[in-house]
Amino acid sequence: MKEQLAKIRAEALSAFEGIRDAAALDELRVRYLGKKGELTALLKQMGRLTPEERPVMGQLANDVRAALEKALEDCSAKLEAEALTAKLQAETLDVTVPGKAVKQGHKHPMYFALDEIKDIFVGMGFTVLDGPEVELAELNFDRLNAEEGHPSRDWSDTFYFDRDSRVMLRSQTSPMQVRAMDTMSLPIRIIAPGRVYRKDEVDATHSPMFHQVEGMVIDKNVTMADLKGTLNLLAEQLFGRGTVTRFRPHHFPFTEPSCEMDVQCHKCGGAGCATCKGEGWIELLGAGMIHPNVLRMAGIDPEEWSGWAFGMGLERTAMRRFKIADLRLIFENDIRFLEQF
Ligand code: 2NL
Repeated sequence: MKEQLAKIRAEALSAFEGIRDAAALDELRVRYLGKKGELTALLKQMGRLTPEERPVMGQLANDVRAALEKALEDCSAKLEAEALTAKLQAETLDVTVPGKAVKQGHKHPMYFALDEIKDIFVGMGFTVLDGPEVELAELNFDRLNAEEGHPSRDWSDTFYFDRDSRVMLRSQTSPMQVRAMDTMSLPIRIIAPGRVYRKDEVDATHSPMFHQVEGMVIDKNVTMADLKGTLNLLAEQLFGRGTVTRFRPHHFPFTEPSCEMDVQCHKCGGAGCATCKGEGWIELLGAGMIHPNVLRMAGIDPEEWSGWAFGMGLERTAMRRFKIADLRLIFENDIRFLEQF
């Protein structure tokens, strides 16, 4: 038995020497140290020994087991260390390799135009408002003096959420101005830029979603002269000093009197060319003196206060500013288009 123990010890130790991976090592552990292993099998034969031999063999067997366990542990530690080294080598990072350049974007051309317009008005003491795109028809139409049956209220023109036409996607940013009249103390100087929605088919000049800037002033003794003076200043700052404008009479339900403002074509100086489609003038915005009904519905006394308001399309302004021929280019987000600005 003594020889058998020595043989197991020698065999096992030399077997551990040649082990290269954890699975093979575990196989050896089972073979020599497992419940059905060679050592266990040998110990089961201890009963055949004499009482004198038994403790000696027992001691010897324990020594062998300890030696094998130690060899197993060492071998396992060695394999782990080797694996770690291999992993570290495989994952070596070359920190000197140049990084991939992150492509930096820039402001959308329409927002260049909006930011210019904001700056101009903020410079004149206006506050910029933001508000919901899902609106009450009450604020979008009723409070703006658009009587029942007004064509813009039609289902074919407006996106409604409900059968009784109470909730809708705003068709203009005026409801924010109505909210301002309801909540801000007078005098008021505000602009309200944002997305608006109308049921239009997409073409070179129409989109069911577009952007608007509206603005209003309410104060004492505000007249059409203030409207013209302020909007002329806007035109000069947008299109350059000495820009010539004209005001044509128009009709909006929410203003009285109402007008549209044109700027003289900067390209041809009014003679007529491709840019202004032979007109000599380019329409910029609609405006007017706030209708007394609109003031009254907001609880503002039109005998004491007066005001003017305007609304302009942002896409059209940006298209003019950057000579963009097709409205769809503004929304398509084609990088080849956007990179040009
Ligand atoms: C246009 C014309 C306009 C207004 C918008 C307005 C708002 C309130 C009261 C009175 Cl709360 N008026 N907004 C006034 C005149 C014209 O827009 O052609 N927009 C693209």
